[in-house]
Amino acid sequence: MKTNRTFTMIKPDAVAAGNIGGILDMITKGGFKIVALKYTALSAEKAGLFYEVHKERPFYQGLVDFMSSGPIVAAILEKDNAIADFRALIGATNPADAAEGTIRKKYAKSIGENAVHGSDSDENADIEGNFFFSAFERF
Ligand code: DAT
Ligand code: MG
Repeated sequence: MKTNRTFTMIKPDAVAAGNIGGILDMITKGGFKIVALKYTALSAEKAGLFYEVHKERPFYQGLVDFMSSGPIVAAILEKDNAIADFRALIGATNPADAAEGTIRKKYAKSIGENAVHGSDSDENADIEGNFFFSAFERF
């Protein structure tokens, strides 16, 4: 099902560095409408569930530790072609490979601490949005 929505998190590194405003500015200037927004944190258990698809990967424990290390900002974003356009706006997973003008190029520290999450499919955007937001918290 195509929804024109994606899900994002501003990760603990970017929140700690004071980059919430800068990242939300790039998101809205990129043409995305914020339809849900929350300042929150993931417990290690919840971070483990969110990233369960990666549980056999060598970086999984480090990812869970990092994602539960401090507050995050979760949001649902709306735009035509939201999934692909947002993946383009955030840039490559490894900031060393991220294109100029992308969020990760500007704000990510490393492949692990890479400032933002972006859903990889309509189906996962829906699952991930539901992980954080009730029906009363989205518009
Ligand atoms: P993306 O966040 O670009 O969708 P992914 O889904 O492959 O990337 O991985 C999820 C997160 O896991 C990623 O944002 C950071 C971390 N990660 C991925 N590959 C990694 C690696 N080789 N070393 C350390 N962390 C990694
Ligand atoms: Mg991914």
